[in-house]
Amino acid sequence: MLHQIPLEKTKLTDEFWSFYIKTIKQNTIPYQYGVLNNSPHVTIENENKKDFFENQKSNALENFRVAAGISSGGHYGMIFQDSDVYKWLEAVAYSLHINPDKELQSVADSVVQLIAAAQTGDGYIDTYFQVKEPRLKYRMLYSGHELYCMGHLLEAAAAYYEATANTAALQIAEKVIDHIDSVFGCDDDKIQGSDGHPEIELGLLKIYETTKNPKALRLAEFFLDIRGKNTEFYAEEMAKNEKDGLPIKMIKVPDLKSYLVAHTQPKNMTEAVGHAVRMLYLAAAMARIVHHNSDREMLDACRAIWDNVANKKLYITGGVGSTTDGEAFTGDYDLPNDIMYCETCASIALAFFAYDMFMIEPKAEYMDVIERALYNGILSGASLDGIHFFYVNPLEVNGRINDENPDHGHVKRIRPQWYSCACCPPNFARAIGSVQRYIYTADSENKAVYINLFADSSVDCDGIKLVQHTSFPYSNRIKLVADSAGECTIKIRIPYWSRNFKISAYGKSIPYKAENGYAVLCGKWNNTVMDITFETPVMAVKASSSVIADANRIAVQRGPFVYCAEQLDNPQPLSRYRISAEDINTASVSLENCVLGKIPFIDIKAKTEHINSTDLYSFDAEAVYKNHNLRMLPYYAWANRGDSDMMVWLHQK
Ligand code: FUB
Ligand code: ZN
Repeated sequence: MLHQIPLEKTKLTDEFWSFYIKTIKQNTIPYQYGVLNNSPHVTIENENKKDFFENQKSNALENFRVAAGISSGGHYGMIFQDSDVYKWLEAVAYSLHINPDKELQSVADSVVQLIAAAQTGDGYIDTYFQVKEPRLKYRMLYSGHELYCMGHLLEAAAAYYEATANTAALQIAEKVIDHIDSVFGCDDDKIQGSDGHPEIELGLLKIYETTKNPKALRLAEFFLDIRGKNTEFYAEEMAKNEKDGLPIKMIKVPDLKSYLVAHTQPKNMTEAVGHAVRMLYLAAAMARIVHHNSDREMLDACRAIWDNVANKKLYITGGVGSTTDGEAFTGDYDLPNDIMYCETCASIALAFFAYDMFMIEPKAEYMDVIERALYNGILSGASLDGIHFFYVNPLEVNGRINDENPDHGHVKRIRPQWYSCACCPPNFARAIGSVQRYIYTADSENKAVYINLFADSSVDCDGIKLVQHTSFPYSNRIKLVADSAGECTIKIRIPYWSRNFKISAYGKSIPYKAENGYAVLCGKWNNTVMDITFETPVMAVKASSSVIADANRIAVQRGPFVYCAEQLDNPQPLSRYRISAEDINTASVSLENCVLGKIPFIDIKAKTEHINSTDLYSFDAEAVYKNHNLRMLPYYAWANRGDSDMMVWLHQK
């Protein structure tokens, strides 16, 4: 069985990712703490122009003070506002794990104390229901998010304990688990249902992995089994509230059962449906539990969902979720570029799911998707300053259409400072803030270490020491130094985007066996120095003919980076550019230091097409073609220089 290497055992010295780890510590974490504490200098936007949510302030920490009786007042914000605090705390935990910091720890400790103060004697904690709607506690699992919030609390507690050895958060978590156990379960006097938004399952599993509390595993198994067993569960809850004269409080969704991913039991699921984050947090928990109970049916369901997402519902950027209606998956190959959803949280959830699949069956295909999401669709979720955030990540924007067509109301071109529904910003901080977890994985039973991502870094685990000296992604060479106490295996991922991948030592090529996308090297390593080299040509990407939105379009990728064109770099409207695979193959790459940091720009000899007519439609208008250079930059860096149109899939010549 594979196991995760504790964060502190991987030292990340890499230029590309260290920039983010540092930015998250120096900018994102303090900034987000300010926002959660109602910093007056923040403008909060709704996710969609059509929404009218409360957005004067976050109030997330104040909600806890009110619940604890320290402040007076009401609850403000979304029903799941508590989860913003928990995700922030988890991000802090990872940061402390990597870079201990007394000052930050004392701020975080005070937040943990505040959460403890808000928790009721029976272990319940949810400031919305404590302060605003006590009569609806656990009566609206379809939209109440109580267990969703508690799940995030459990994840934060596990991370916080691992980082600081401080048990205060873990104690809160243990009380939560006892409380949940007293309320939910198969007994007739307990609630036989789960939260409309999966997340508690992941939280319970992380606590189980930290404390080995069997109750946590049992409850996770219960929630993963009960979901979708009675497909009318949520409709019955609503009917009961209505009958009892209580408010329903549920948004309109296309189909309740699939939106809540409760259309069938998880073990019977065969594809990704419904709300994308719900679906993928659930899938991640399904895969994670297989790690503990080897449930065959569940594994088959995970594989089916994976296959469906990875091969039919995944954007080239690692985005998922094709519609704003229910923030959801749609049908196979429906991947519109400009009205898509691609919520940052959904790409993060996908990376979690892929990681949990990798831990069961270590195949490169999972790491390929993690890498696709990390370097593209997740990173685009924040600006380079770490304090502005995208909720949805478009693959194409046109300013005028965006402003004038209400169907594009959710698509922004400038990252806001915060959102009324602020799930994505702290999720970004916790996901990217722990990016080093993906670089190496250990398989202690087989004395093996996997090198999944290339980054200047080192790892020391189970008697194996590996050091990667590299300036990847700015170069294609890794000097790998390996040292081990005895025989062991090193497995090096062969990236699908690389060409001419070679491993050599002291000038001689090392033959390797390729297994599941990894180069496998067995031996005894005595400060052995190896060279890993490969080429990263600029590549033209075509989508399957089934993807109607990308018909006659072409995308550009180099290494892990998917590229896009911004209007700012190009004089003609982007829709007029025409490129071919041959143009892409002869493109030039120039590494420039600019306001975006170090950027490998790509210049392509393109043509522009202009229809020489002022008529809306004409029979004999002439198409005028001109030679133009098309400049492209990595997708993650877009929207950092002001308002600009942008396109990932360009029109083909
Ligand atoms: O419902 C909680 C979070 O808010 C979801 O995960 C996001 O999609 C957003 O709707
Ligand atoms: Zn989100």
